[in-house]
Amino acid sequence: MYSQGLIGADTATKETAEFLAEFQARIDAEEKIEPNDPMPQAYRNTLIRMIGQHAHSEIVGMLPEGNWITRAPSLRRKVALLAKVQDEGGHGLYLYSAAETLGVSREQMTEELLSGKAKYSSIFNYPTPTWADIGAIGWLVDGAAIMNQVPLCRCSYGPYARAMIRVCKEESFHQRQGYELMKSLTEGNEDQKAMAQDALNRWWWPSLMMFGPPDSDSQHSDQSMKWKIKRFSNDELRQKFVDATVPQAELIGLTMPDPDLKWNNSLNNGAGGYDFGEIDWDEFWRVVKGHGMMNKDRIRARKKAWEDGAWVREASLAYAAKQKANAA
Ligand code: BYC
Repeated sequence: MYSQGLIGADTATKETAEFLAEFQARIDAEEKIEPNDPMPQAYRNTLIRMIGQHAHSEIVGMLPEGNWITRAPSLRRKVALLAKVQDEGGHGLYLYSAAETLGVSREQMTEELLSGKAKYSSIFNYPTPTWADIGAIGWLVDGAAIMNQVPLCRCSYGPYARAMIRVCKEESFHQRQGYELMKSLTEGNEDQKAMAQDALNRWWWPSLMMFGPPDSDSQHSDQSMKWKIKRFSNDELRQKFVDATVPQAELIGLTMPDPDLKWNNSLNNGAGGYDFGEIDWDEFWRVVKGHGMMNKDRIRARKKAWEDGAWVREASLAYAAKQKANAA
C-alpha cells in the first residue's frame, strides 16, 4: 500500500489558516500537488471519492458492452469492441493506482463499491438490448466522458491529471468507433436505421445526466473548482456536450429525442448554442440511489468477479511471501 509515510494521510497535518493559505496559493499558481505533499484532509477525501468513483465506473462500464463481445456481427467489430472493453479495464487500474497514492487501498475501494457505499456512474445502470446500443455507448457515453475528462488532464492533483492524458486519448478512439458504428447502421436498411434511432432515444437523456446534478444542486462543485480539481461546472460541460453532439446526429440523419431542442444565438456569450429540454432529475437520483434498471445486476456481477478472483489474490500473496523467504 502506498499510504505508508504519506504526509497528512494519518490526518496529523495541522490545518492552520497559514497552511491552508499556502496550499491555495500553490493551487492558484497552477502547481501540481503530488502524493507526498502536505494537503488538507478534505482535498484528499474529495480526490479519493472522485477518483474511486471514476475507477469503479470504468470497471462496471465493462459490463454492458462486454455483454455484446460474443455477439458482435463481424470479426472487425468484435476485435474493436474487445479492445475497447480491455482499455476500460486498463483505465480502471490506472485510476485505482492514482487513488492509492492518496492512502486508500484497492480492497477498501472495492468493499465500498460492493457494499453500495461508493458510487459509480449512473449511465451504466441502463440495459444494452440491441447491437446499436454499442454504437450509442461509444458515441454518446464516451463522448460525454471525453468532454468531462479532457479538463481533468489539468486537474491540480498530479497522478490523476497524468492518468487522464492516456485515458482521454483512448476514449477518443472509443467515441469514433461508436459514431462510425452508428453511421453504418444509418446507411443500412430501414430496420437498421430504426435500431440506431431507438438506441439514441434511450441513451440521450442518461448521457446528459452523466455530468451530474445541475449546478444549483451540486454540493461539491464550488470547492472542487476552487481547488482546480474541476475546471468547469456540471452545467457548463453538459452544454458543451449538447452543442458538440447535435450536429453529429444531424450529419448521420438521426433525430435527438427532445422537442425543445433549438438553436439559440445568445448562448455561450453570443457564440450560440442549443437550448434543450428539462432533464428528469427524479430518474437520475433514483438510479444514483440504486434503483435503476441494472443496478442490482451490475453489483452482483462485480461481487462474483471479486469472489471468483480470491484465489488469484491469495496465490499472489503466497508467491510474494515465498520469494521474500527465499531472498532472506
Ligand atoms: N452518477 O456535487 P456533485 C466512464 C453524485 S465515465 C452517479 O456534482 P462532483 C466511462 C456525486 O458523486 C463516468 N453519481 O459531485 C465512460 C455526488 O455524490 P457523493 C465516470 C453521480 O463530484 C465510457 C452527488 O451526486 N467519470 O467512466 O462535484 C466508458 C452530487 O454531485 C453522478 C467520472 O467519474 C453520476 N452521473 O461531480 C467507460 C469523472 N453525478 O459522491 C467508462 C470524474 C454526480 O457526494 N468525476 N453524482 O455521494 C467527475 O467529474 C465528477 O465526480 C462528477 C460529479 C461530474 C461525476
